[in-house]
Amino acid sequence: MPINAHPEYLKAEQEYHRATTDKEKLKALEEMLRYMPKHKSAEALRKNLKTRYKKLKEELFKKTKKQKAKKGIKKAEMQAVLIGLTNSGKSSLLKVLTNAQPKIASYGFSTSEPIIGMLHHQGCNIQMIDMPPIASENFDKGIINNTDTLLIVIEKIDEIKSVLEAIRKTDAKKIIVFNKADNYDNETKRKISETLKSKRYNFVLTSTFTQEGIEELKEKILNSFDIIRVYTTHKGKEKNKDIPVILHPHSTLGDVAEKILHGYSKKVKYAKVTGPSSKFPNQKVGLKHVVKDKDIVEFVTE
Ligand SMILES: Nc1nc2c(ncn2[C@@H]2O[C@H](COP(=O)(O)OP(=O)(O)O)[C@@H](O)[C@H]2O)c(=O)[nH]1
Ligand SMILES: [Mg+2]
Repeated sequence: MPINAHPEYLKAEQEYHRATTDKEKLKALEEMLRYMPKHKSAEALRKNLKTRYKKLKEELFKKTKKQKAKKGIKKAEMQAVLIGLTNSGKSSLLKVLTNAQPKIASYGFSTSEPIIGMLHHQGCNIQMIDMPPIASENFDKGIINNTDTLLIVIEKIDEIKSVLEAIRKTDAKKIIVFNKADNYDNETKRKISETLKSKRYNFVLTSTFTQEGIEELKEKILNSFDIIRVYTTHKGKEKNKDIPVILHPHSTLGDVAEKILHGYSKKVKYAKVTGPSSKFPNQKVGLKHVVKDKDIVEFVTE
């Protein structure tokens, strides 16, 4: 301990030794540095304190960064990500498609981190992510590589190429969203459509100003998922009628039961099915029966 140490220094030093977290230690070190003796004989100590302080600060920074990265976005069953160059209208689209309130600006790079919204369409909940522009450091390749569907939002056809180059690794379905269609007359729009069609893109022309193409886009998003919807009813109750169970194609009634009844699916004796997979309304079938999109199912537990 240096001679003539300031009482505040001694107090901070005590706090440092008592500290249980890195944050507390850092704070104590800061105080120690502030009140430490200025004379020459204390130079070695000052150096030592500064090194300790720097090291601790770096460690803390690394830890918080890791925690932030871990927080991430939990992928929903159906997920679509809006990508494209800056200013193409991604945030505006998120706003018209979902309940989210992203920042919209006429200057570039206004979206600095992924923003999530929920698109409710035909009883399905689709997680939508507004991704910062490709050129931004916050563009999250992990999400792009694991998502189901990419909405490539463009203002001009030649933007498609540069976007596709940035996302080469993903197997996601791709929908080209030619936005700001309100800028063009019908003849120009027809030509744009012809060009996109000739390149065999799955595309839609949209405008967030006039709502043109928005419903068509919702349909395309929903159809991009390789899923089927099954509606379940329970004796007398119809509470699940509008919220389908989402399943992979070729799923069985057993899969449906497991999804809504979890461990209790073994109690199901049979089910009554009405819809594309049944030969007639209320057909009695077992749990091995393969369901189809838009089937209505009533489980019977005895
Ligand atoms: N004319 C026109 N402008 C649009 C449309 N959608 C968005 N914009 C404008 O384009 C600019 C960028 O929009 P924004 O959603 O922030 O783009 P982002 O950078 O891709 O997220 C804003 O000035 C919007 O008002 C559209 O459908 N038509
Ligand atoms: Mg944006």
